[in-house]
Amino acid sequence: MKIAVDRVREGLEDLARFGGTPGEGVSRLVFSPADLLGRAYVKERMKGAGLNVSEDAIGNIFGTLPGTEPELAPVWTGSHIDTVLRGGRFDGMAGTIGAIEALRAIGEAGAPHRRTLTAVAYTGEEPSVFGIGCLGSRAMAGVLDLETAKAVKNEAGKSLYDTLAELGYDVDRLDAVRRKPGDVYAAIEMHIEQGPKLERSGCRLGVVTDISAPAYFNVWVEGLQSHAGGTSMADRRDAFAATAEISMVLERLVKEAKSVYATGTIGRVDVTPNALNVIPGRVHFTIDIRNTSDGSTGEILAALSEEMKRIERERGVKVRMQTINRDLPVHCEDGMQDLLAGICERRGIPFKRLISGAFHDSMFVGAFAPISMLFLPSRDGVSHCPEEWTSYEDVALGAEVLAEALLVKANE
Ligand code: HGY
Ligand code: MN
Ligand code: MN
Ligand code: MN
Repeated sequence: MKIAVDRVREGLEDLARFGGTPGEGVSRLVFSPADLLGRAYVKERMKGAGLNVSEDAIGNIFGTLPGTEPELAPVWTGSHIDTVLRGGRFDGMAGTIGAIEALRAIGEAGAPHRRTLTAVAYTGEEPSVFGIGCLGSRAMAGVLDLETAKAVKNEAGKSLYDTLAELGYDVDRLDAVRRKPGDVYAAIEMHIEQGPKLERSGCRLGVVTDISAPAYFNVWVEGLQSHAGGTSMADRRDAFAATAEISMVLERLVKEAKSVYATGTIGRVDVTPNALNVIPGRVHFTIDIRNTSDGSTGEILAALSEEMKRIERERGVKVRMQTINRDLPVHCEDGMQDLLAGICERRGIPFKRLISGAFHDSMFVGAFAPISMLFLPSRDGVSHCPEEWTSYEDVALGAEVLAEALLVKANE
């Protein structure tokens, strides 16, 4: 199954226009004006590829290529098109455009397939706007319900529910988005690695074995705002110094974690009053833990809690931690891992099996379908930045392997 690099390039370059600024990457936050334009583009591209287009109550977009036995459960592929702020042009887009091009190629070749093939653009994979990610796939898995949609709010205080309603989505039918085991026969997501392993090992593709799960937390540290000169070191209750100590404790606990892969990140810190000559009285920060073992995350959190209590005592501060979400890691179905690996071997494509440190919509799709993921190399291993890059040739090659694997699954 040949896929023209120019088609992949066209789709990715077209999509990057929506929210893209030269040198500043792409900022296409979910349901922003740029995202709405990107969504409209994806629907048009799906139609141009010969797919039947539909959308559900939370904005997941489906492009279907009907099979000869449409009563059978379909095979899905796809990813997301929303980005982080100043993000790249491939995170999510490679798998969405790749899915459309794979189905286009299958349709144009008239390759027979029993099961319907569906390209999905999942809504809001990035947590950038509402604090939790994978909004569309989370709703499909039944983990995001109406109550949650009303509770999660953007920076302006508008809920996901109101955002959807104002855009004309029938959000009260959110439960119709839900999928149950058996509704989808299999799902394969193509995505950039967002790390250095494939490039470092000279591989052009990666077969994902497991998807690390994110656990997100808000933490507030209350100390005593006071004069930076008049308050001796012995008298101060410095909320930022306490935060810095917690940060080092977190880093140590994650490095020592008994897990195949774990990361810990404090990505956002709000210091009050954030002034040169004032001891910070209050700090809010976020914790992002990724782990292939939920048990290990539990151990990290238990140890962190004990250390926070020690820091409270020693520094005279109060620490409060709130769970935003704690998702579960997902194993990629062994049969599909082997299917993807077998296609790479047969075509002489250098590949390796690897863990995904990033989470993906497949993590939630795994709640109702066997999943697998195909990774593409990230240049210099960077992502979530304007420098994010994957060659169009690699995207097209990945889409060819994807098309072959989809056809095998669609004829099972
Ligand atoms: O943060 C992640 O893992 C994903 O890119 N949203
Ligand atoms: Mn991302
Ligand atoms: Mn992504
Ligand atoms: Mn296995």
